[in-house]
Amino acid sequence: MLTKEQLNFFNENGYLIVKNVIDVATLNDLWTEYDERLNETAALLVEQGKLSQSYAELPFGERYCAIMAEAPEAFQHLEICYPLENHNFPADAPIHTGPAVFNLLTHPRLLDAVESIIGPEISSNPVQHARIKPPYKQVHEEVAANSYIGKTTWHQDQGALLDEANESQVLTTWVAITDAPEERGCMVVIPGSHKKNELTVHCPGKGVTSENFIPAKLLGDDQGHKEVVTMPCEAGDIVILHQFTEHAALPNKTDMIRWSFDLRWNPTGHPSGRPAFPSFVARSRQNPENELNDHKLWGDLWHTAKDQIVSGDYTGQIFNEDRWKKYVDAPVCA
Ligand SMILES: O=C(O)CCC(=O)C(=O)O
Ligand SMILES: [Fe+2]
Repeated sequence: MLTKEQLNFFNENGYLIVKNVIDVATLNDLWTEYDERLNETAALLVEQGKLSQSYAELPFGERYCAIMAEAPEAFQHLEICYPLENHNFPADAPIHTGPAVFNLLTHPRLLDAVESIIGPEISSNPVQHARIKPPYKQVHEEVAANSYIGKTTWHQDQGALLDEANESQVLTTWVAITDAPEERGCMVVIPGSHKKNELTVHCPGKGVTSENFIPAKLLGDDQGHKEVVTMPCEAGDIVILHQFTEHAALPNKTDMIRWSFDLRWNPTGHPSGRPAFPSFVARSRQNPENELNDHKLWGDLWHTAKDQIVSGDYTGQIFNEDRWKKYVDAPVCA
């Protein structure tokens, strides 16, 4: 559980770094699982004629970069969330739902930290990502503005949710799988920005795949201060973020990959803000029998969700792509 000092820090600043939350065995299982998943992905892409060779002789990081340089779509095979396509959702969109990822999602020490902030009835919110970032200078231009791969522009996580979650409490935990010092693309944050307790205007992304971003002139805490704090982490550390905290991630300037997962949580019963995708009960002190404890069932939830989107049974939106459209020509976004 978090200490009183840690909770006070989080409440005051809207972020908290907690060292050494995820144990080495859990991290090693992720490396092993992703090694295999990457080999499967390479084999598939070679078979589909999208990749010249499987690069099997290379260690994981170099293999990932070599594959991504030729076939940037490879990242989606390692992702733990489907693409946010409201229209023409790709029926063949891959997702990775292996046991090592599920063990991370249900890691008791991670859930203890979450429980300290949102209480003991915890649902895993489906807004979650694996971000394996090659050295920025090598990133294929097709995906350079994609925050799963390149750098991440300033934003608040609430902006990823539909309006149904306007009253929901949604907490972000970012987990370092590799070390992430400043030069390897750690996150940066504006302390106290969560106290504005509302969405700052985000400007529509300019490129094809680029994301909505808070313009520099609008960044700041509730007093208008723009102090930027870097959040370097070592493997196994986590960063906790309030849903309104303004944050970004720096480019990876090293020659190695930078890998993190970001996972989100809400008190069970609060709308997730992403109803197209599945939530599950990760912890319940009241009804422990509701806790999901099988990664196969978790994978089934995702596959069923996709079937419902592709078949048209799900008729709502996945992502609110229109929220900031009216700002496209606004002076603040120029
Ligand atoms: O890791 C990144 O690049 C960004 C992560 C992020 O924005 C988040 O965890 O909410
Ligand atoms: Fe974020």
